[in-house]
Amino acid sequence: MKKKDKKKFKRKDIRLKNISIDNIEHFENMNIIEEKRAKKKKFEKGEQSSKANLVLKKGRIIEVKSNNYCNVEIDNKLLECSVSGRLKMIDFNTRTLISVGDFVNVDFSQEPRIEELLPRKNTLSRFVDNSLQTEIVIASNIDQVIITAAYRMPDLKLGLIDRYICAAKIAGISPIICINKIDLAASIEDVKQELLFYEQNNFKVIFTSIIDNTGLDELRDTLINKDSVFSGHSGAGKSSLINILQPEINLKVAEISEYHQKGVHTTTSSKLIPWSFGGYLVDTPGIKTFSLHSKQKQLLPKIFPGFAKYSLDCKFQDCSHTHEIQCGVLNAVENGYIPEERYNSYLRILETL
Ligand SMILES: Nc1nc2c(ncn2[C@@H]2O[C@H](COP(=O)(O)OP(=O)(O)O)[C@@H](O)[C@H]2O)c(=O)[nH]1
Ligand SMILES: [Mg+2]
Ligand SMILES: [Zn+2]
Repeated sequence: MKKKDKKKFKRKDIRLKNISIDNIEHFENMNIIEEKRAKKKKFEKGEQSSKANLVLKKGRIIEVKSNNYCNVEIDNKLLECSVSGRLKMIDFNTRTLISVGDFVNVDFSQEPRIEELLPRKNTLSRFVDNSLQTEIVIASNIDQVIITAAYRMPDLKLGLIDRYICAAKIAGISPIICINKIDLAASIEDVKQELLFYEQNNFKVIFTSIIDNTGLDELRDTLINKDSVFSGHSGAGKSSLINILQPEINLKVAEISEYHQKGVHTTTSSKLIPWSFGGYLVDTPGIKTFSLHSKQKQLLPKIFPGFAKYSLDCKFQDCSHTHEIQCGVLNAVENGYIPEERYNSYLRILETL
């Protein structure tokens, strides 16, 4: 290269560096993302050449012991497997890449190692700093969430149930409602009346008590051969119900004084615990609730319990059922088909997102 040319190149370089970047943070993030993309590509290339030697078997992650080790169920046996480094890079937006409930391919050509994550049917996630970018997957491939609420102690709040139902629907997990401590009700018929709206809208509602054993058979029948997570406020009786269905699980039951102490838990990692009657209990210590994210706000008008059939009459497809003309939901509220209390609960959830 001639001396003259060299100078030219240098000047260009300087000019580039002087371009102002409005959002330097964004730019830096892009760099990191590009870097990771390049790394991932490199790994994929490497994988192609070595893949021929892999001896793969499908399994399911039952417990995540650390970032590097998992207990995997393969052919009805539990096996500790390491996690391929390549897998830790695939989705860099997600902090926890593999989770309990994941179906994976394990390589047996050497020490058993998880090589492939199979597509998920759904995930139970938590968002750090309310940002979709930092999603923490708590569990995957779950059939149903048992939304557990006490009838009394603490008092039943249907608004909370609405919230859980919405979160479950957005996650693609079937919600089941379980009203526990029904022994504290003067009349079970009155409680059933309070929950009628949900039953009318095809939600399964189970009324239970560990004091007089109400509804325990029905609860067990609902759990058979399904993978279920219990969700609900502290003190609702989740651990008590699980323990009475399967005493060997022996979860810690809170003292009454511990009701408002959030985050009381005894184990440190999530796991799938097999029920003696088939299916798994998804045990997620420390996370008793799963949350709605503000970016999911636009889904709410479509999935709020009992709204779907009336929103067919809304003039606008993206109707928020708040101020629009010709709104099927507002009409249904006016005519008493949707209880005002439920509609107000909808507005409260909208507001908080
Ligand atoms: N009266 C009554 N108390 C219950 C029932 N189920 C649980 N409890 C009590 O409620 C409290 C909280 O129960 P726990 O299982 O720890 O709730 P969790 O936080 O949802 O796991 C404990 O003192 C239980 O004994 C029930 O069906 N009836
Ligand atoms: Mg508990
Ligand atoms: Zn509407």
